[in-house]
Amino acid sequence: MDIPTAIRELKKLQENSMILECIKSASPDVEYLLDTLREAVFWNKVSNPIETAVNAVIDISWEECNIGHWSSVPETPKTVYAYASFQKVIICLMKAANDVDNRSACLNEAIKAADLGLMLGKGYQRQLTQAASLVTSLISQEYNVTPAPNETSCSREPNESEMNENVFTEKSNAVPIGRLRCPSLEEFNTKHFSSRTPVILTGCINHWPAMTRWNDISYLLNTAGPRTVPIEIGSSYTQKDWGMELSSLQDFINKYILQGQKKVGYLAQHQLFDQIPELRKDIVIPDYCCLTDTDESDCNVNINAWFGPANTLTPLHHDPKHNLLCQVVGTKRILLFSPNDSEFLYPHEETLLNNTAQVDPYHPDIEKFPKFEQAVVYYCNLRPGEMLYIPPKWWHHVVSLNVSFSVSFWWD
Ligand SMILES: O=C(O)CCC(=O)C(=O)O
Repeated sequence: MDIPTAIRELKKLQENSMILECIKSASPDVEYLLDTLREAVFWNKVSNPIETAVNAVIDISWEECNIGHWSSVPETPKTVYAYASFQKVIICLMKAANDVDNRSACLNEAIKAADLGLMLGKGYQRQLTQAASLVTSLISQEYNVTPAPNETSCSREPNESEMNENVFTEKSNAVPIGRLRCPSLEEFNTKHFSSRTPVILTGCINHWPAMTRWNDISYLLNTAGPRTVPIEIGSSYTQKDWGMELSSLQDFINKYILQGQKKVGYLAQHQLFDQIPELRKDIVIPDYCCLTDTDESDCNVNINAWFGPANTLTPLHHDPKHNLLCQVVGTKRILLFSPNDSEFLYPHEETLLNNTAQVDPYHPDIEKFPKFEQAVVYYCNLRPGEMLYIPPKWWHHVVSLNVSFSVSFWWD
């Protein structure tokens, strides 16, 4: 596909009813700017004032989105943000078509606008998703995003000491987590789901295309390299040095996966597969996610990506839902503790962190947290092709031993 065809495709996706709804509820200034943009895009007229106008709408609506708590922000600025982001994609493509020297920069600006619209705005999901896919294929068609030949594979085997599971051999109350090969739904239900006991399931995800594709950095770069994703920077979210930044997947891979920065960068707990349907095709929701505690018949599953170098660390915490944590690339060392042992783990008292333990299970300060000695630790190394069932409220602590890509499925 060429750029003019992509522009035509995207213009066809605009839904007039939505645009009018969005314009109607905006402030008069924004309404005027949106109208100007609509005209310019319709007549293929791109100019500096039009670019200024689209950036102004994006800035104004973003500011409005940041007044007060996210949950109390009205719908209008979120929708305007998404709509203006979509217009910006088209405007950037028009610029790319006219300005060959700056084509690469214009295409990158276009894809960034689509991703920010998807992640920070509301509505226009279908249009923005399609826009991002189109621009990604334009970029990979025109520019080589392949890494150097010696840097094409994610896989480095962890060394023997890294693989040593028996970090807790001296502890009498340490239990290795058992493995079960591809159990039937019924067996999984009776032995683990109903009784809420953890287990590693093997042989269930070997057929996923991700199992072969995601080891290949070139595949990830070609499929999603220019896409903007949120990256956690720093040792762990409980530490002061922790922060979050937006980066292209390509920059993240170069800086944190291939070059091995001192600081750890982690693409953690991100709904990557809603954002990038091309990667969603590489995985399959496990049938076990249809078992439910509730009366609702449709299974509503939250899928998150966890992609990072060796030594990413997710501190000891618990979540309210059932979880199947699937290991696609690399190995993770995981510790679990039962909800019955919560008091031995000293949960933080402040509300925001009350699902997170104060105690560090690898270096416990026994004087400060004496009851930790009574906690029973369940441990494993989760290897490629395995998935760990973490029942609701079970505490988990996760460290990657090498470059790792996991997918979690949370459900009720
Ligand atoms: O893999 C990780 O780093 C953490 C995974 C996790 O906390 C989860 O799936 O709930």
